[in-house]
Amino acid sequence: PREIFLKDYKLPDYYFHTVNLKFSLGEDKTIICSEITVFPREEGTASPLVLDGQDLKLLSIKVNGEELKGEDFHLDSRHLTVLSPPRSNKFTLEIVTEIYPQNNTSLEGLYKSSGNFCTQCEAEGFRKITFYQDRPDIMAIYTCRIEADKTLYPVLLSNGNLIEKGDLEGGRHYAIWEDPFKKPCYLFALVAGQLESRDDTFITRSGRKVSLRIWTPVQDLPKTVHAMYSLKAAMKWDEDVFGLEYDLDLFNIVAVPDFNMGAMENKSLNIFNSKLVLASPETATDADYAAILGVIGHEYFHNWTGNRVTCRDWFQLSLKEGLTVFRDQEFSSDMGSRTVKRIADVSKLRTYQFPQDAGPMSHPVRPHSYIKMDNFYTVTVYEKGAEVVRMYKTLLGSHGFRKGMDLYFKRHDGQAVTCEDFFAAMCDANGANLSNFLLWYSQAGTPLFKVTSSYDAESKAYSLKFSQEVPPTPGQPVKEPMFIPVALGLLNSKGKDIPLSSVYHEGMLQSIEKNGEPVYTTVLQVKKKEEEFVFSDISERPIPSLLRGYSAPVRLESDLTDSDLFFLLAHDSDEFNRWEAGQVLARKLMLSLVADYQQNKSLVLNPKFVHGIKSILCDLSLDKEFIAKAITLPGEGEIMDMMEVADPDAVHAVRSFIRKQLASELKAELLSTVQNNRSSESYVFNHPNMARRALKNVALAYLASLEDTEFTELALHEYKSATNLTEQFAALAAIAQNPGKTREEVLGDFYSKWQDDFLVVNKWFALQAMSDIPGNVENVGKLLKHPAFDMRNPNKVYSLIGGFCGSPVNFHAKDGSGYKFMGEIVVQLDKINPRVASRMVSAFSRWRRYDQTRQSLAKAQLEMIMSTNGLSENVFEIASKSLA
Ligand code: B3K
Ligand code: ZN
Repeated sequence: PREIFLKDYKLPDYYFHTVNLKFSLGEDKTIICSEITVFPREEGTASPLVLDGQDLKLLSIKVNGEELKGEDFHLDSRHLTVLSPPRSNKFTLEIVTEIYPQNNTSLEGLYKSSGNFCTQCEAEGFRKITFYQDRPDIMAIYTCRIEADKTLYPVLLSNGNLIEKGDLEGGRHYAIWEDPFKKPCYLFALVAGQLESRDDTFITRSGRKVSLRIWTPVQDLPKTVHAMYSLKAAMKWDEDVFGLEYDLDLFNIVAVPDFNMGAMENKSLNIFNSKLVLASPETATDADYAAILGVIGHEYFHNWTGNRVTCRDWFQLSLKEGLTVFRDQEFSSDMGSRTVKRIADVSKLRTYQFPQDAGPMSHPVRPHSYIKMDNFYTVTVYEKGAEVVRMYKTLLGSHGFRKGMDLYFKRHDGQAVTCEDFFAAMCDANGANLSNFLLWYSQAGTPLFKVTSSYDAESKAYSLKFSQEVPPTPGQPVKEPMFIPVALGLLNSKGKDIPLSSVYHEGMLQSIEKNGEPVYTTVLQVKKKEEEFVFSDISERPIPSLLRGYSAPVRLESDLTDSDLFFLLAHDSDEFNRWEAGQVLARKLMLSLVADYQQNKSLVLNPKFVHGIKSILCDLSLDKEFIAKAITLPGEGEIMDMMEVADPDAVHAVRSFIRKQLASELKAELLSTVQNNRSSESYVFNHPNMARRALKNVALAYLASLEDTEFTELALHEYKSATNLTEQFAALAAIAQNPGKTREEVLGDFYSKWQDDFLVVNKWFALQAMSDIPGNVENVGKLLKHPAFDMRNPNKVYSLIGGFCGSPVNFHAKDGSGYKFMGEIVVQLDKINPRVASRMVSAFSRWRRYDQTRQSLAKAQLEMIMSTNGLSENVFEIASKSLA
């Protein structure tokens, strides 16, 4: 397989102006006629025109109306090359291809899902529909005519506006769509099928009346209320916060059950995985409702950040994804609780992105190379990319950030651009010099950021010394220091923020006041390997609250003592940092208990920690979801990441020990938490209600971990009396922690209740797959044969097989059973859907983190995968890089 490099980017020799597509959809084949007006970048060029194409049957090719003969073009399995196109300033190209969507299990290009036709073109799926220059810097105006059987496919949709429709002979009909905005082919979409819509309207602030339609099979329509609410909220929010309005009269969303990812932002025709559209209180949890809000927002926001301004090439993916994730994070924050959303986002970064950045797939936010672009839709490009955008805002302030965004759109509307263009807009709009900030795009690895402090009572000077180290990553052995914005405050001994007015830095006194007033949080700019800042006029030794709101995606190591951390946990005015202080304490505690466990010492829980958790749990002034997050221990992966050699058994034992210990010491408090937070009314999706349910559910899980009949009964009671899935499923999960008869009965009951709702059944699969019950691999093996399971449906694979990797004790079982299971599945899956298979093979990528026995078992599976005939590029890239 061929590796593609950012440094090799070349402007295309030809551009496309208009693209006229005609689809004739059929049961055994689909015919596509494409008519393109082509113009050369430089007039008179003699270059051949190279088109991408994969799995296509070429029926004919014409240039300026004349059929090309065999010697005029070259065709191989990946390209169609027109050897000597006319040397005129414009010509037309007509290509007819035949494809077989009904056999397309890769779910890229045109395929069938539950009997309906749909498309997925990003990143490189359009080449599975017709021959084209499949790259995002080719932007054209599209019209699309769709023709199909009228009974089987009554609804025919594509991008833009419907300009004509009508009936044809033989029970067929057609529709013609025209998209007035030029776009890259990855934003093309087509849907044909039996669908009904929930309709609504939105009036933009300039008075445009937009029809909103959410399409699903008729029986699912009642479950689209929340999606419609989310869409309207997103449209309003983008106007209010960024001044961005929708630009067409129609916005369609289609929900399909077979989809590789979450959703796709095709111009005016978003296609969604059903699980991110359909929700009712009985069939979706609070987490699902929140995810729907966020993803509907995300795809809608792409209309400006991604569609109106798109990427020059796929290396720039974070230009649209990092920015759009940042926008959806802000949207969700404004719709709910900012602190809780920030905690969730930072946890996600730590749980998934930090390990990626420390492993063989580590890559910069803007990768330097790829074999298969689909492998780079990663937490690094998305989540770390969003942190990079957040840092601009932290450095430039809200107003400055908005000025930068305005300039970005003013300069680049209708263009395909790069991360430097975004950077330049931010700097130019603010007259800012962000020196080495661009390194965030080019250097991989999570910086290790150390802070030491000292206080001199005599001179009332408080010093903070920072040092940073970016670890080596594949292909990048030596790193430059990064530009790290450090938002910080200083607390006095009463726990109040000290007013800050000036700081010495590199021999200069800098004022940090705003409008002549002291500030309580300031942002220091750390740019060197080592740097010192000294605050003057500090009358007592302060306790620093560092990286407030998590102002940079780094690993922070400070010299704060446990008592400083307990103090911050109790007093910090920055709520995010209160949570963070608790997490740092918990991580330290867990690591030291892991060491005890490994030395066969008996485990004892520090009473101060129990006390700290208790005061949070009982503090009625705190937000309930904040409490839920603050009393939840860091995940097992996070702790394993901090160890020299990851030991899943020890970490699991310790985490379970602490959970049980806390549950037994705080039994009474946890019980009243459950009792006082039951639902008294019907389900409402808003922050206070979600927060209440979250807290109740965490408390119930703690209690059930005790394996005490009283609490099993309690969980059973909650399960039976629940009126929404959030509580019902949490009760089921609480019960399912412990093996035994009750577990089996309740799991059985749940399945029989929900067997007709595949989204709920997926949760049931995932819950069992993720279980830490010893030897669970056998159970997961059985579930693979369950009638409700289907290897061709990505959601089912992610639930059952992806879910299994969520239990480190079982996936990393010392007998190698987990590895063997996954290895075999990857090989099977790769033949059906390479993109899904490559996501699964990633579970192996950090095999070197474990002990010798596990290493050789995991390595053997990777080698077995590599030796498989006909391996896809997707899996090849991940498996080979993991072994390298
Ligand atoms: N842009 C799509 C992701 C497409 C992934 C293709 N392999 C969804 C999103 O990020 O909004
Ligand atoms: Zn996106």
